Amino acid sequence: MPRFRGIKVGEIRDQATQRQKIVDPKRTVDPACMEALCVAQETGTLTAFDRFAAQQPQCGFGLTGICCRICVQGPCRITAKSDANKKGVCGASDYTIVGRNVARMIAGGAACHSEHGHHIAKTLLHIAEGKVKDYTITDTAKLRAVAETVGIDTTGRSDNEIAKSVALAALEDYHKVGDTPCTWLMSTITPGRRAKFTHCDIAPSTIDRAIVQIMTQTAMGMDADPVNIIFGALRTALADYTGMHIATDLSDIVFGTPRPVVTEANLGVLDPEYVNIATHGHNPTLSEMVVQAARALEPEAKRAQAKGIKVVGICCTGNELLMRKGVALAGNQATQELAIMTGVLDAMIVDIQCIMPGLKPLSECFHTRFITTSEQAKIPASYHFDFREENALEIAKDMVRLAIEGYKSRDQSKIKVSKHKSRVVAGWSFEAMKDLFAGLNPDRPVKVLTDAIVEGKIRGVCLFAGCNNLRIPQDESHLTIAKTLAANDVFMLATGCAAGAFAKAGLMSSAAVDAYAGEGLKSFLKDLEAKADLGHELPLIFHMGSCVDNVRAFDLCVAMALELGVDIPKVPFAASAPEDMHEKAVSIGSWCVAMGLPVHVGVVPPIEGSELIYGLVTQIAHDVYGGHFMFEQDPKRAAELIIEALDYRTWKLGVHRYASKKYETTLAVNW
Ligand code: SF4
Ligand code: MSK
Repeated sequence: MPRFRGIKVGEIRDQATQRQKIVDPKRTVDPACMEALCVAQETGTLTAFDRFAAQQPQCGFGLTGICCRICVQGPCRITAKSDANKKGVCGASDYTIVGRNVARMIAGGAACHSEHGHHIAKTLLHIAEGKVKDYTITDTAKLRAVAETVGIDTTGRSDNEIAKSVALAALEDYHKVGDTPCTWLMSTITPGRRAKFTHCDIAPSTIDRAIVQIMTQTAMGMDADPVNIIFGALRTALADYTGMHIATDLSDIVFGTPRPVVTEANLGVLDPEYVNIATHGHNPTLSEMVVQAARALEPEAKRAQAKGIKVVGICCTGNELLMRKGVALAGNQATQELAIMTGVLDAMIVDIQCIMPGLKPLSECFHTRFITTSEQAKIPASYHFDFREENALEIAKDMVRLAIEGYKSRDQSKIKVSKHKSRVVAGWSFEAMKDLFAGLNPDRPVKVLTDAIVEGKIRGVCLFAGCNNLRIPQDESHLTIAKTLAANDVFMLATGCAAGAFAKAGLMSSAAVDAYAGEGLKSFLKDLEAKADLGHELPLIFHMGSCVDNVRAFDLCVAMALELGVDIPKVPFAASAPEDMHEKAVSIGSWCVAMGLPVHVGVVPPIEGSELIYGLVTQIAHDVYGGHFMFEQDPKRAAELIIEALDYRTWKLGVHRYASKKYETTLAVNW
């Protein structure tokens, strides 16, 4: 068995592979989206799919990351035409330029997730201080569990007192005096990772500092050392992890920790007889209020001759509502415009992130009220409601009334309702997963999973995360890789728009278990199902939530490591972002690598312009942190790489366990 298999240094993917796919007329494998795209074509309506085609061919310098615009002497583009062209005006080499660009992408991703977490932390603080009337602490057990994890005393203290301490501790991870590492990072990882991050000096002291530090480090005339830049960027990626964990923990405290729910997904969830409202974005602070407001205003909708009000979700705020409330999911990232094209979407209410500016002009071709709500995400000519927690429910009601008004002005000639929707079993927080495993082993629930791997029943765990990317057909890579892994007995988790792809395609149902799971995975799931008292079946892929909820999956990975008595790099656990698009996906992938995971990425971020950077993230990162990137656009080959990575870990774990037993030594710590 080689040390580890994967793409070797210098074996960089040819951009031609990406370009070929661009002209592929099959731009989605989702039948509901294909129908909507056909309507767009017939009516001459432009969508992101058309705009992507119009952008071709895209700039090769940008695609490979060797265009520098960091100072106004640029853009400097690196070519091999002459010695002078091999460096930027200041003398920056390809590895410096590529490294700086990707580091700044990671900073962008970390900022987005962390700002989201900061918002929730402020909400929790305001709840604890009695400053907001429409929010409350829903999950006191989670509040106390989080407090204990981060070292806050709970004895004899009221929920509000603990909540205030938790919120302030979270906010200290954003800005504080002193250099102690972020609490949420250091209290949620393995001892091995704590030691590694301390030794390599990449544990951020605060999230804000980490972002400021990397922006400074990558400015003109600063760091030119590719290793220093990339490992500095990992500190920012760990700040991203910190902000995500805060967002998930505190959202659970305020809105409840998800438990298994049954719902539906895809454009067919829009019901022409109801007032349909799509919530889109990421922050549950808004969407939870929209759900409440919609319930309160049912009578007004009925007076408008509708049967009621149907709230559906898009992207990650959709995942948040789906996980906690069982709200149906209309679609993932590339579906957002297509939902409007059904002609029955009466309002789209958006908060932050992944919201295409193209939604507003498209909504003007229909009756859809397009409503922005964040001071950080305004789109010209939209309805804008300045959403504030102090009077959240009242504002949400005003938005719902606008949707009812929209319902009354529907153009019947433009209605093209989809019949496509799938059953979804979701709601798998880490707590819900532990409860599920506890059916077979109440004392050590995670041992059920690790035993199944050690005994060879399943080959490991794969977390699917990430977006849609129009560079490849929507959802195709997600579905192909997942079906291949299922047949090869890999236990699968999903978040974000990857989860959306699986939900729409019916892979979060028991029918998918029967259709796609290999014998080992099938019997593992059936054993769990027999002991679970859920009242419904188990899915093939377990939905763990939105983008920030990738930390739920990582909590499971940490629990597996602790159960096995090893550090993360030995756990048969992989991550895959088959259709990554956002800077946030680059950031998540990077902290997963620092945490010690093999990470497959389907659309190569702009790093191919430097062999050195490419080798650093695919090989050297593994030597130092135990995790590495695997770039592969072909989904079949990608599935092989993920299985190889899992098998390698299981094999090495077995060898080390055997040796430790035979020679009566402690388990080897190396990977
Ligand atoms: Fe060009 Fe250097 Fe300025 Fe970048 S920092 S734009 S490489 S001169
Ligand atoms: S919404 S970051 S497209 S997962 Fe979280 Fe989807 Fe990616 Fe946005």
